[in-house]
Amino acid sequence: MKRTVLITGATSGIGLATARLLARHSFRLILCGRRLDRLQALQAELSVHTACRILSFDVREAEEVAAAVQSLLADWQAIDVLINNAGNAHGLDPIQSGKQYDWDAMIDINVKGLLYVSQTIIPSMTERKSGHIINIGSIAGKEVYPNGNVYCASKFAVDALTKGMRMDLNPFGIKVTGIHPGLVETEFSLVRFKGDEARASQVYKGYEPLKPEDIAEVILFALTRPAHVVLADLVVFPTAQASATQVKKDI
Ligand code: NDP
Ligand code: 8X3
Repeated sequence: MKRTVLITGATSGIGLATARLLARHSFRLILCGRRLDRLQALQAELSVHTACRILSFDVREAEEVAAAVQSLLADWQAIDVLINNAGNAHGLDPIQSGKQYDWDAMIDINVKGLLYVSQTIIPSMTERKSGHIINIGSIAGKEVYPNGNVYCASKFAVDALTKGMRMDLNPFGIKVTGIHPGLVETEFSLVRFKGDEARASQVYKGYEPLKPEDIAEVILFALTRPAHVVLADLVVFPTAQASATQVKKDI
């Protein structure tokens, strides 16, 4: 029996690469994001490999999240795996000149959004006494870096929530995995720098960053461990990276 996996942020980057990989490995997929056109195209692409459903919602809107998950037909309601991946950085400003709308976006999406999605799915996992939750944190949730302030705070919160989930869900046999990537080339920097492509591409120059497919492979590995094994907490860097602030660049 194929496991059912719900992936948030499946329209781009790590979520998209994960959807593509899992589609080829005996999982059926519920793909989530706001951009419906991308979800529809992905569903068409992956349906040759596995059954897919799409849900378009904004993780910031608790009622929208709940309504979307409730709209699934009964045979899609028993979600075995939740991948809390949706998230972004908004801005890279020192705290004294940070924008409130950027702070709100990061706290609302990365922290509250993760909670809203989790609360719609965890009850069916506790009822069935099984499940696996994978939260995508960041090295920014392990180390603070200059101008990272609120993004780092949001990812420290994801790390704390991951640990808290692991404790609270332990009596139910639910696995909880935290994956904390370093620099991965996705649309992340384009979003952080508000569409400034030149500035975004600069982040990945002079070294080989991770590809979203690298993180997808780690996720697949975590999902295919035996029942008695959980990968609890993983930091994944490109080889050129040694910490949040140290990257060996050739330029
Ligand atoms: P992308 O920008 O490529 O993808 C972000 C995804 O999140 C998109 O699918 C987007 O979908 C979704 N998303 C953003 N805001 C919302 C929202 N309000 N409601 C629903 N979905 C939303 O970035 P990445 O793939 O890099 O990011 C994925 C995760 O990985 C994030 O949590 C990020 O913090 C984390 N991460 C990224 C790193 C990197 O270097 N790239 C390193 C460490 C962690 P849509 O816009 O369609 O809604
Ligand atoms: C994304 C990686 O270093 O830009 O979480 O914060 S970083």
